Amino acid sequence: MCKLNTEGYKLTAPALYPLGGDVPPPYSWSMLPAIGPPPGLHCTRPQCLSLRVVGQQGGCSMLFLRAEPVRASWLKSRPPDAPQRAPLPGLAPGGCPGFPDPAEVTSDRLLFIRVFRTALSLDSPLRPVHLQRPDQELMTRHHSSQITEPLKHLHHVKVVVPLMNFLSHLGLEKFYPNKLTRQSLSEINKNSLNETSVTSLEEIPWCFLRNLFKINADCRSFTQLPVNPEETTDEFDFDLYTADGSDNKVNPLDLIVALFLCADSFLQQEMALKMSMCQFSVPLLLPQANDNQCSLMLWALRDIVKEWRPHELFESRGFVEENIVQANLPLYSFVRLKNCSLSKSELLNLVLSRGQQNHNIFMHRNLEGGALKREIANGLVEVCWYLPCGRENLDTFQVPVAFANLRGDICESLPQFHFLLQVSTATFVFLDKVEEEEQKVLASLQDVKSKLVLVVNRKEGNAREDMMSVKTTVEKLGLPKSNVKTTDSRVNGAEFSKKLCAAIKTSLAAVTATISTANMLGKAVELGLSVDEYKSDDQKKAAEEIVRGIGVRSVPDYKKQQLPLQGENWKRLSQLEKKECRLTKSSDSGLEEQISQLQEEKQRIQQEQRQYNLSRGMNNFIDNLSTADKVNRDFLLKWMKLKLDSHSRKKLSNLRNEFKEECKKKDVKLVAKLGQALLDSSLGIEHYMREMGLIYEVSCHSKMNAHKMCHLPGLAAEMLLDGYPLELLDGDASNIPQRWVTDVLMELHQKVGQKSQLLVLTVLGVQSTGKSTLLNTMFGVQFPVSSGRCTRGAYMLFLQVGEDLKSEFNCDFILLIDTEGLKSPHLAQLEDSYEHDNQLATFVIGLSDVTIINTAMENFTEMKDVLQIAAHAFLRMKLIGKKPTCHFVHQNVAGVSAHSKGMTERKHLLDQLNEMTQIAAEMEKQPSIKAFTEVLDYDIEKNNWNIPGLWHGTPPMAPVNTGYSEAVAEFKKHLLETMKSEREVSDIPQFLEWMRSLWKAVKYENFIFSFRNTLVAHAYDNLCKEFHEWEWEFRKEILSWQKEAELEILNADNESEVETWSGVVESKKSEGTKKITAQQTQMKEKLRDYYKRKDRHVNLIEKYKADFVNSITSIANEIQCSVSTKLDCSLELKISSKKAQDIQRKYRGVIEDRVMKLLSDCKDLHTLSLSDEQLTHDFEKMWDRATAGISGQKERDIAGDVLKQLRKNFSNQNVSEELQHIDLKETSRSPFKTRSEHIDSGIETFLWRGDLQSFADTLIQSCTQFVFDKLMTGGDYHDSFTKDLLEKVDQYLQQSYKQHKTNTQFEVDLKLHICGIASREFLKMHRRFLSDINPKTQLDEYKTRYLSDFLDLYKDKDQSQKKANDFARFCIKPAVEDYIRRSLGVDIVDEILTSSHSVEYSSRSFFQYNIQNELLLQENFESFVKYISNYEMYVKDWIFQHTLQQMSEDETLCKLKTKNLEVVAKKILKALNDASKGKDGCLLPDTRENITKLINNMRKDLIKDISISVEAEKSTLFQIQTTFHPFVNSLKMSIEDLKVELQQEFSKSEDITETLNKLPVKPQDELFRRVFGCGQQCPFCKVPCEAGGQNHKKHHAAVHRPKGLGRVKRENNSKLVETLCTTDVHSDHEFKNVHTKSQWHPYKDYTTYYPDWLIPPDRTIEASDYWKYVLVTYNDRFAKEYKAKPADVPGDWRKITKEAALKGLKEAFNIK
Ligand SMILES: Nc1nc2c(ncn2[C@@H]2O[C@H](COP(=O)(O)OP(=O)(O)OP(=O)(O)O)[C@@H](O)[C@H]2O)c(=O)[nH]1
Ligand SMILES: [Mg+2]
Ligand SMILES: [Zn+2]
Ligand SMILES: [Zn+2]
Repeated sequence: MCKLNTEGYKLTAPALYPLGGDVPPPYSWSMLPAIGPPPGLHCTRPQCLSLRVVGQQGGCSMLFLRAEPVRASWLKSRPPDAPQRAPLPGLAPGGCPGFPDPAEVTSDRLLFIRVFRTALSLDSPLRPVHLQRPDQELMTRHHSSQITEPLKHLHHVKVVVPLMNFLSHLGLEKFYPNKLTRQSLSEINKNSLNETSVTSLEEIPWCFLRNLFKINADCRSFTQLPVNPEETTDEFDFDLYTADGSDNKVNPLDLIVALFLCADSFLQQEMALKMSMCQFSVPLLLPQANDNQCSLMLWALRDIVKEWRPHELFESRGFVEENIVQANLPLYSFVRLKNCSLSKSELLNLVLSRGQQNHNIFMHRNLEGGALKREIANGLVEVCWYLPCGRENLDTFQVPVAFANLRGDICESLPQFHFLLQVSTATFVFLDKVEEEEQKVLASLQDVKSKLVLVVNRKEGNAREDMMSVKTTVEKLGLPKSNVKTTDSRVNGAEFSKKLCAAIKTSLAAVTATISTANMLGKAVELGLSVDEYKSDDQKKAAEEIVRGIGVRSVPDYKKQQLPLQGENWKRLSQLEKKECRLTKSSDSGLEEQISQLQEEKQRIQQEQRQYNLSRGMNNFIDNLSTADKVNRDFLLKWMKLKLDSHSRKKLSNLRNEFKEECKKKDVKLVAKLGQALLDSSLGIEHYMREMGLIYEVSCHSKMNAHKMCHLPGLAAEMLLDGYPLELLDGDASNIPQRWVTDVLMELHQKVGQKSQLLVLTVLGVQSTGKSTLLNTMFGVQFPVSSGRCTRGAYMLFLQVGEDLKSEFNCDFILLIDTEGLKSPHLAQLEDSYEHDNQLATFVIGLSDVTIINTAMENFTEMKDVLQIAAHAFLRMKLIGKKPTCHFVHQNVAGVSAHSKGMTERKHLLDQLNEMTQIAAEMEKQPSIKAFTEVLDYDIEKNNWNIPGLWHGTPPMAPVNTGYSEAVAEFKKHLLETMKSEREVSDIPQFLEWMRSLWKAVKYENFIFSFRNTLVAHAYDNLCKEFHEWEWEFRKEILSWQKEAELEILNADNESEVETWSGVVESKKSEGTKKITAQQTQMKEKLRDYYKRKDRHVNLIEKYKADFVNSITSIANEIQCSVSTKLDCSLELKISSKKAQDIQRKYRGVIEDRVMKLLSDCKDLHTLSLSDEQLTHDFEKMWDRATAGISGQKERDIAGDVLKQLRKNFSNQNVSEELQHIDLKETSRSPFKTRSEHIDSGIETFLWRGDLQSFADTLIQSCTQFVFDKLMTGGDYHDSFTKDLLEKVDQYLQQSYKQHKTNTQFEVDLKLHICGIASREFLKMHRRFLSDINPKTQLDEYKTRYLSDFLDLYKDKDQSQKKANDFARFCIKPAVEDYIRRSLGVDIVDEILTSSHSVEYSSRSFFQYNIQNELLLQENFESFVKYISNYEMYVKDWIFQHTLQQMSEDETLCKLKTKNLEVVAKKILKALNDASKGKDGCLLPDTRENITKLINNMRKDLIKDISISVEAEKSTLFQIQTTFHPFVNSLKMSIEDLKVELQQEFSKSEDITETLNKLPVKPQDELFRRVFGCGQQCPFCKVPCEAGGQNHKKHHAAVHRPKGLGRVKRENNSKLVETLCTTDVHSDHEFKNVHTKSQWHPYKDYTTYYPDWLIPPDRTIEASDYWKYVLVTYNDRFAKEYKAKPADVPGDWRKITKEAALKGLKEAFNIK
């Protein structure tokens, strides 16, 4: 036998229990899942016993086991080289010092000792162990001699078998002691969702707790497993344990004791609180694991607050509210002797619930599970309180009374008994008879005998003997007769309880001294009981110290001194911010000046706040909070709460009382006063926390303190994670400490590894309708609850979602928001209160995914008011694209009976809602919305919940109604179920973004117009980007198709008639239409798919969907038009080039005849060969004569044609007379001047003069540019040019009608002017074209070739190489160049869009950002003027310059050209190869004719790609002598040469500008189209619209400018106007212009005149810094430029730096 050495180990904790096989029957391996049977050991009964010590140094436990031979042999059979592996899983190899290594011990009486880690965390405080003999019973009952041996060595360890046994039975042992926390229960997981009945013992505690947390007063009956007779018991697990048939049953009392033993201090409190709400008795003395030990549960009961109305307050309707442990109450104790057959608990219940429905306050033997043998609950003392409601007929006792009940026999729990005797007013001892032992106990009570009452149950049988024993005792003690109550079977419980009541009442009348539970502490210590509260003494002291700081001061004074930041200044700041959003006309100064002043005051206050030094109270609070660990922090906060509450309870409860009364009386003024007093006098943790937030907020501005305070958000985030609520909206000041909330939540976001998807749930409703109670019941949380005003502002609380549900819910947290009650209608008259409520509701509804509207049906007017507010808020959400779910909870409606009746009521509710919606819709200027269901998905069946009243009976003695708890549970289940459906969830950063923008929007009165949110902006931007890409795909597809179609038309058979060509054009057009339609459908599909995406916040941009759909249609129409025009142009080009060709052919024929004649002449006349000079001379002479008479085409009357188009343009207006005698050649010689005839009369000149002129100038400039662009492309004039030009003018004019109210005269004059310019330019174009195609010039080009042909022919030279070369040079090369020209445009766009510069063009707003950024960096005033006055030109130039730059970088253009060259060369060579072969695939015969055939075949093959000029071919191949084969071979070589030559040409530096200008598809135009948008400008400041798509309903821009920049000046002094339209629209100011017919009109209602503009206020003050800076910088120069006086700019604008301006720009465009 090896020696057991325990010296090295301090066995400190009390739990050691045996487990294993045969000996102690109840234990089995499976009870210790962490260990299990040894591996390889299949024996179900390992002959061993193991003992485990829980609580060992270093987190180790010890396992003792004795192995029988079986195990020894297993050990021996271990392979010798096997590592020193632990024989049991979890055993550390090698053993521990002082313990024998198992390998060394090989006897058959083997003893293993191993130290290993268990899954338990052993962080509970360890107490020194009593040196005690081991539990004898255990040894004798369970053990063979072998085991006694080791246990002897462990004789100083206390073995607590029954407790651990019981706990492990319930699966609770790992929580012992005090390891079960509240948090583990508040998590939302599968268990908390599925309310299936329990199936195993392990589930019982959880089921009980969950139901208790739902305040289900039935929870005690969930402690039994359903009976299942069929169940065959697992012999291993149950065979031995089923002996007494109670293996799967639990006595609820045992369960409660077990849970209290396992719960940590906070859970204990919570359990006690909920139990007392259920009107259960709660533990006062809890038996501890080691026998005869018990502790006073003072801490656990600390949280219970009770209200009652003593009879003296009946008249005044007042009530007493008190922390029950601090109330001095008479206490009556009930104990029993072992033999008592009467149920004292049952009797007590009768006493306590007289006048009420019978309620089982105490558990008793006739309740489910109550009769089971108690394992651990003996020695428990429970307490409950009788509280009067103030009504004589209901109240059993007129004063509050406490009752204590000791479980089990007195003799087993003497300490408890003695304690009770000491603290009770009277102790009732229940007994049948008195046994010898008991005699002694009772006899020793001489000194307290007056407090002793014997309750004797006289039993039949040996009644005499029993009564004698009682008599002896009574006599020994000398008890008066009145102190003995007897009953027998003839008296029933009710009657006897009456008797008892009477006795107590008598006793009450004589009570002199009472003791509060808190004061029992001294007695407990005296008697050697432990007290649970001692754990947190330090925190208690710290809390007391803080609270002591209040001293004799009144709470309002204290707050002013110690919590100053949340005082006046903070409220003032909030007011200032609101003022900023609602500027009034009243002040003398300008608007921007007003803002500046407000800003200044804000800064002053902030400055003042920065001076602030940490007050003592706060310093103390923060210090204590920051240094404590989690548990101590919890204690500190709890202590503070308790202390603060009790400090102000009396005052507050009186105030609340009064408040409630006055509310009923409807004296508004008094109510307001009381409300304020309530606010001022309340002081809780939340005030300290609020101050902490404000300290942080302030410290951010002052560098000095910042580092000291930077840990605060982390601290608060931890607290949030621990389940504390955090103030989101300060209800007192109506303000949000944004930086604080942001930083705290961001800390939290980081702490959880950025996994912070949220689901937000809010409750809203009238004051004191049980909103907080509802949330608490639903989620087991602890929002403050009280009768009378309670919650202020809005608080948030984070609930963890369990791992098992995260994916299902698609979120990590449920965020609960509890809100301040809305005021009832008569209170709403209070100043600002309606507004306050409205703001609150909009704000929280805006934040939440699910909103619970809590109503109490009794009061319909109140409800209407809430509905009004809610409907309004929901409507606003709809308008900004957020769609929350909403549930209506009707409190105090009994569920079942109400359902059918409820239907009509629900209908009525819906009617109400519809009505409210209509009103709200009108207020928000959305009259089209008529029904609530248009705003929300609302189902009257599914979204309405009836919840019965909270109390079952009359408070205070009423328990919570089980109906309430069940209805709430049902509601919760459904709610969570619906949350599972697919939603877009946001994480914390997104939540914060919503919070900021919502709050901002709420502050402006006009919610819809003021709502701006970067999430929305991002979502919109993303869609725009995609949309642009789709659009370009669309255009590209059509452009490349069009390129081919054009060539096909050009390549159409020259011999056929014009009609045939028209046919080709028509068929191409219809082909094009089909293609466009297909593309359009495809694009629409893409859009539809996009809106199905889950990752793009598409719900926020739902309202723009129609815009984009319309845009697709208009893009398609536009493309359709342009294709049609282009094809028409091609046809005309075909016709005119045919004409030119015909002429050319005619002369070519003549020339060729002459050449041939000259050739034969020369050959015939001169026998001698002529010299080259001679021949050339002759040729020249012949040529001159032959070409003498050639004349080209006639010039068209371009001016006439343009005029014709102009007349057509005016065809539906009666202006023909004016156009009758016009000669365009003569118009527009002088600059265009606007005149008063251009404007309808009655409008003041100053309103339009300069403005209109600049408009006209811009238009003329842009049209001229358009004409030049056409000119530069080359080719002939086409009527479509004029048509396009006029269309462009029309577009502009539409705007001028709108903006300037111009008339037809203006239009006529302007168009004439522009057409004049155009006609002259187009004439130039036409002339250039004519000269280009002049046959003489063309022929002259061929001259040298004819000459050389002539010479060759004369000399009979072989020409194959030369002809092929010429063919390549003169026919193929131009075609190739043309091909490249046609393709290049699209390629360049593609190149730019995929390059690093692509972002610039990705969306309109980003483009704007870029361009403005660049402007400021360049600091060029002229650029600013051009940008502002002629935005289109500026943008075009910008794009062109950028394109140029990009094309020259890295020889990009050359690369693109080469790429195209490769493509086309490949095509040509392939066509050549194909064409040179016959159908059989063999080379065509080597004849001369086949050359023509070859070329014709190639032409056909390449009909879509290139156009080989016929005339060029004919003249090149003139009199070709060579045959097919050599020609083909030479041609191939020539084409290769051509490629090389072209490549060289490309790489030589060249004029990129010209290349770009000549492209038929101009990249700059395509890019321009992308970023330019609709071209509309803000009616006030002229900033261009940035909305995506072509056809949007609303124009908008990210930043607006001071109006002066858009040429607006003041009427009286011509000063430029400095205000921003974004400021004006939320002010009281007015405007007048041509639209208002010179009448003043409020800016707020600008939509009356400009319904298609959306001008929200700036998201931040900084957003418009850019333009403010520009105005300040160039004020004088702008004034000069605009012929006005400089603007008066507010002083602080001058402080804006260039950097700030650039930063503001970034902010405005959401650039990170
Ligand atoms: N009779 C009755 N009382 C209730 C019911 N629900 C809650 N209460 C009690 O009403 C009081 C107010 O409950 P709270 O949950 O604080 O109400 P609240 O709506 O959050 O109040 P405020 O936050 O002040 O607006 C508490 O004393 C509750 O116990 C109910 O259905 N019937
Ligand atoms: Mg509340
Ligand atoms: Zn504007
Ligand atoms: Zn627009």
